[in-house]
Amino acid sequence: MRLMMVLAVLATTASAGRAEENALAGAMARNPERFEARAIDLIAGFGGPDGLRIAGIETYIALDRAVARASSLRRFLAMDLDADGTVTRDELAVSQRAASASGRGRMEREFAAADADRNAAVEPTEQAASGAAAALAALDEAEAGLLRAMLRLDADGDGALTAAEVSAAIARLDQAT
Ligand SMILES: [Ca+2]
Ligand SMILES: [Ca+2]
Ligand SMILES: [Ca+2]
Repeated sequence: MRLMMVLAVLATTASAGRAEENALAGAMARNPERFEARAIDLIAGFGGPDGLRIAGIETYIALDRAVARASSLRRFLAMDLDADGTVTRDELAVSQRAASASGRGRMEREFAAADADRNAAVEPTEQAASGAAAALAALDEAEAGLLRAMLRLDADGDGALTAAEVSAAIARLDQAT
């Protein structure tokens, strides 16, 4: 019931953004406090003096993905003992011996997943693909769409979302229940 009312509030335009709109309404209704806290953190971290703009949201998405991509690439770099850019199964084995039990399992899994052509070596292109996959796993397109859809709460339409606008949207949600 609550979700339907939020949808009604947000259903301003019958446009291509309907899926993101629904995701936004769903996220708000599921856990309003968490949504509000996350939105306000995002505004504080990536917003300008007038609030959070689309560029700030895109920066957040890119940074979050870059961190995940970097840690994936770093793990392969650390296993490339002869620094030729490729991690062989022998290099994996040496690194696994030095790792913890849980680390060994993870290395095996990541190596096998990255070695797309199954030649027992993870080449630079496979490392890059693995990094790209890790970036998307950290913040997928649905999540990115949800973050962009937050701008629908920009009540005064100045293109920047403020903490006050988020809090007001959450307050409207509370009144609707
Ligand atoms: Ca190597
Ligand atoms: Ca390979
Ligand atoms: Ca605004």
